Order: sequence, then structure tokens, then C-alpha cells
Amino acid sequence: ETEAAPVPRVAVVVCLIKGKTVLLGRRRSSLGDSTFSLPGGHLEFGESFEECAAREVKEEAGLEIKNIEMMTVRNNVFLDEAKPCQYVGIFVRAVLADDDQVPQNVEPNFCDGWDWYEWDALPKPLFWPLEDAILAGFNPFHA
Ligand code: 8DG
Ligand code: MG
Ligand code: MG
Repeated sequence: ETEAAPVPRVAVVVCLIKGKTVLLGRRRSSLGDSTFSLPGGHLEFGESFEECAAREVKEEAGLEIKNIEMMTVRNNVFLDEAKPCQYVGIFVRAVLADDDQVPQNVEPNFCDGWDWYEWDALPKPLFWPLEDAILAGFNPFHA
């Protein structure tokens, strides 16, 4: 059996803001297992970044979002994995379409559950691409 050579893929990562908090979930995945990450996932053929952001947040947390805005782009290379991979991470921010919505753990095989965390008191450990972005100055509460 042969495996195709790895290629870079595009992922949309969503910083969903509610007041002073953002939505994070603890990953259940070979990549970054048990670290806290933002909702998001692979861009599908034909999708806009905004469509992908809205779809992934709906699929993973059951939430409707609005005011989706581009924030930054990150190039994350995972060479030390059993299956090396690379993601061009499109970071967007958004808010809840309706503030009364409560996150649901729609994909319990991939996430321990979602919760809101104050930006100044994020849980640890963070998924390293998110940690990296923050160290590089990513802040969804600025501009
Ligand atoms: P899908 O099948 O639903 O399309 O994908 P997924 O299972 O939801 O993929 P994911 O791992 O949640 O996201 C895809 C990749 O995006 C992930 O493997 C690496 C990259 N990524 C970053 N930073 C972050 C982040 O903070 N959160 C998430 N979820 N993914 C991130 O580079
Ligand atoms: Mg997903
Ligand atoms: Mg995901």
C-alpha cells in the first residue's frame, strides 16, 4: 500500500468572542491531543473562509455565528507527527448570532467539551499553533 505524499492544507480557525471570553475545547485527536484549541477545521472545495468558519462552529459546537472577520494567517508545519502535516491556518473572529446560545459538544469523539475562557486567563496547555499565534501577537480583542 502506498500513501500519497503530504501536501499543505487550509484550515479555518475561529476565535468566537463572547464579552471578554473566547470559546475553547480540549482536543481529542492525534494532533494536539488534550490541548485546548479554537473551533475550526478544513476548508472544503468551493467554500469561502466565512462559510467554512460558520460550518465548523455549527458542526463542532452547535452554534450560529455572525460578524465573521479575517484576523491573521499562520503557517503551521507539524513535522514531528507520525503523519507529518502542514496547515495554512486562516484565523477569523466572530460573535454569536444570538447571545443566548449555549455550546454543545456535538463531536464528543474529537473534543471533551466547549467552554468560555477569559482571554487573560486561558487554560493550559494550549494547542501549540494557537500558542504560537498568541506569542506572535494574535489578539482577537484588538482591531
Ligand atoms: P474537519 O474534518 O472538521 O474538516 O477537520 P477537524 O477535524 O475539525 O480539524 P481540526 O484538527 O480541528 O483543524 C484542522 C487543522 O487546523 C488542525 O489540525 C491544525 C489547524 N489549526 C491550527 N490552529 C488551530 C486551532 O487553534 N484550532 C483548530 N481547531 N485547528 C487549528 O493551526
Ligand atoms: Mg471540524
Ligand atoms: Mg476542528
